[in-house]
Amino acid sequence: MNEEQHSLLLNSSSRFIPPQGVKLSYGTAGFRADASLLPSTVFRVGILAALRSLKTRSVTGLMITASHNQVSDNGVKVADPNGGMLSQHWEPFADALANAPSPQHLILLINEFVEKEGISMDGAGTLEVLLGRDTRPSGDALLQAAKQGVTSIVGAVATDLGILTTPQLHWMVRARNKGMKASEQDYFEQLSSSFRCLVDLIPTEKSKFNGVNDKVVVDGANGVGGVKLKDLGKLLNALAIEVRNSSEDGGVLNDGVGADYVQKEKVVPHGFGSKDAGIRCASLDGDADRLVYFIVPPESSGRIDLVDGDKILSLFALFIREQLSFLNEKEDINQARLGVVQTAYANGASTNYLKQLGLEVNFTPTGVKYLHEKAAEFDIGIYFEANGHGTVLFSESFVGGLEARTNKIASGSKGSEREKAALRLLAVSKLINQAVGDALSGLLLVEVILQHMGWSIHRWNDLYHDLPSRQLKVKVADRTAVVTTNAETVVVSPPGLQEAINEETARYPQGRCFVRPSGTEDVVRVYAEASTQETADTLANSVARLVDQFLGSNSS
Ligand code: G16
Repeated sequence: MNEEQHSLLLNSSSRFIPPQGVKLSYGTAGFRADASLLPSTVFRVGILAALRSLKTRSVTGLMITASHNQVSDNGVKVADPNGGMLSQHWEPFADALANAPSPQHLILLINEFVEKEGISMDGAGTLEVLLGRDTRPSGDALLQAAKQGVTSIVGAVATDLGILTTPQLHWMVRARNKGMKASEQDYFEQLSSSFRCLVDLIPTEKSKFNGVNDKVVVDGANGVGGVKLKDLGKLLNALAIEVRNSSEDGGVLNDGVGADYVQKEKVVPHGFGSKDAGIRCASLDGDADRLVYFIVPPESSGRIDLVDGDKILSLFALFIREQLSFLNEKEDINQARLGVVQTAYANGASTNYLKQLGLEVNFTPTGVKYLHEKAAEFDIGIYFEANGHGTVLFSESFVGGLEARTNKIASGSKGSEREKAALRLLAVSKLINQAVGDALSGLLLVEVILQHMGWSIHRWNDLYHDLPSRQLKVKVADRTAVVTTNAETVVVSPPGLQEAINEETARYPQGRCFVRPSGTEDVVRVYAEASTQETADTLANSVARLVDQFLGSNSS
């Protein structure tokens, strides 16, 4: 590193000294902590994003969000040039950067890493980092810290895109590097035009049916997603969307609202109640990268029927499988490999259902970075976490085949059933975010598939019946003491804990249970499934007590 670069880094980093006694880790989805602890981390992630841009000679992104966490938390993560998560190979460097005790240590680390990775620090070529943030009050100050981090690398430019959903930022990074138009308006245009295309291709006999043409009512988690959805909704004729808990209503982010609350607690979010019985409701999370649906039953007493990420996956899989079956058997395009990816949180009934459909079901640890990587191995890979985080990935060669086929269709004609299937799949590949799970594009795809199938939310929910389940959090002294293997289904440390969990689980019909350290909150998570709600609750509580015994105290 030359002298100019050295003194630039030294000056700027001495304004961002890390808090003492705090060790941060890149985790499931970037760094997350109480916002007051984060300025130096965000500044350093700015440096990281600029270095990533230097290394790849491409645009990268930096998003300031703590997604589903409480409003006082914040977080930061990097979007790689393909729009996905930061390459896992760089995560240890991210950890080391965040925890370097002084500016001198920081510079030493950067020097070593730059040499190891063969990064040429000449400031030439594309060196732009797109910055976005969610609606958290701490976001603006942290964004300024990120800007200073980015511009501590000679030649790097930080472009502040203001308040965005996390998936919008990822989409824009991908679009920029593909040479596509990449503004927020372009994002809305692409989603709305591909949605319209799918609506136009709905078989006429299915376009009128009970319950589906009603509006969908969406809980915006008091975050960024509600406002963006309202903007998107203005471009859609074939869908009425009512947004509640948008950040304009004055409610607190993720507090008694949002996808995480609805999915974990299975209760009605604020702003919803018995008046909504039977209608189609959906919840976004704080930065709109998760989506779940729910039904308020009549006489609900606060409970909901949850239609979670597993059911969204199942709906997408059914639709895509149907379209693939319409394509000509003799052509390569029909040899497409369709795969689905889930985590251990997937309800056992969903996995059985997908297997019965003849689909290849794969499992990875929690974290979209793992699911995404696995899904990218297929021509069409559908991944979803039960919490509603997921998308559908199309390989470039498969999309190329669809384009070649659809280009041949005479303009004005919708063509044969086969050609319509190709048009639909192509539209899905444009509608659904190819960079990362996206609640807004996911919602539009769910809505248009329900219209296509002629299904109400009840019909969709009846695809299969979830096994009763329960999730708990256990606060322990050191959650990193829990080490797991086998897609997080088996604890290898502390010794003896897995055996104790096995013994407990064996006492419950259809019992299944696992524990894992959260990568976004300071807790150990417990998931239990069993044949009745009562036994699922009992199993979860018993295993939470075991975690207490082995690791510490305070379950909640
Ligand atoms: C993030 C990740 C998800 C993960 C969730 C919970 O979601 O992107 O893949 O499921 O955290 O992770 P953990 O159980 O490790 O705390 P979000 O919506 O908070 O960004």
